[in-house]
Amino acid sequence: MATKAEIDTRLEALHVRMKENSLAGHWQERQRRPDLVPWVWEWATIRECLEESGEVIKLGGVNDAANRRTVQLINPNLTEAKATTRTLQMSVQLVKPGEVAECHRHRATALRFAVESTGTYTTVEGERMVMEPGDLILTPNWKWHDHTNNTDGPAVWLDVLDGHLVTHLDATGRENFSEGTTQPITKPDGYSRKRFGAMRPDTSDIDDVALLPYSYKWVDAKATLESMAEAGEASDYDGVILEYTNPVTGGPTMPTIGCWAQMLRPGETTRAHRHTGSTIYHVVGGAGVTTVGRGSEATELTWGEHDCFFVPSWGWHEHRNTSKTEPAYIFSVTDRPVLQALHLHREERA
Ligand code: 1HN
Repeated sequence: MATKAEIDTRLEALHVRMKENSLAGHWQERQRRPDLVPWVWEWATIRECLEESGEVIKLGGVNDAANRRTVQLINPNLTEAKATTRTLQMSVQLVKPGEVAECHRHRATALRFAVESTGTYTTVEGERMVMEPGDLILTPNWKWHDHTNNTDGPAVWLDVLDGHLVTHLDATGRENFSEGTTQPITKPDGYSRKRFGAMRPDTSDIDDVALLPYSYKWVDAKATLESMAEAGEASDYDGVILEYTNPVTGGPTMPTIGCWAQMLRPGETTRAHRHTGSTIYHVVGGAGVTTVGRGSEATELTWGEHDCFFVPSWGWHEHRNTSKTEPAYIFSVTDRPVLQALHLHREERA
């Protein structure tokens, strides 16, 4: 029998030999990834940083100017990757009066959710999509997009991209539009909403209907939530909640990013649940508290209008509308469609 000392010596030599040959033993320790932390980004701070960036960061295609002016929300445990979650990035973009964010496309899928805008538009695949506060505009992967502010006020919106997921999958790619700063407008305003709405022609000419440029108006989302609330249609776990869907497939907005709008009725507290999938929330209006985790591990996220907050995958969470008189409206994005596609979606209810 070998002694402990002999075994240790051989083991050490084995580890050296394996390391030299890019091998490792199952029994050897590996670095653990940090858990993501629940977080709130206060709008006032984001907005002030964005305003300041508007003074010092020039937008335009020349040399040291940036091609986008965005302030990115970072999870404190993902500072190196500059990421909000391991799959999704939420950023806040400013385009000042007279500015244009030049045309490009990438294999990351993106969406815009307007916060301040009075007629600024994003052009997606030849269609101008006007942004009014709360409107959602999809830029599925590899669709050309550019942003134009011809108004006399600043335009501010949320950008959500699945870039970190695409990077993990080694599927990145991007291209600048070579025929000008912006792409030509080839479709009438409102084209997608009309063509793919409730009455629609055959769509067999479209290459992949899961990747449709599309826009959703906040007035419609809000009116639907209000009608559902009046009819008493609500979930114990999410309040009154709607999923934005692809108008043709009926599936999620885009294959990698799901979008939801919810209303917490005055004084409402939801029941706790947890599910796989990371969620980033943006408060359209109202104020409340979201409790993440349970018992001594619980974190209270206190939020108000336009704040953004994050609930990690598999984190217990419940929401409370702290107003007794006003509803709270929340927009959220999630990587749930990816988990569902991979049969990894799970939910547990308290
Ligand atoms: C991007 O291309 C846009 O097209 C916005 O407006 C935000 C954040 C990270 C990477 C690319 C845009 C972005 C982005």
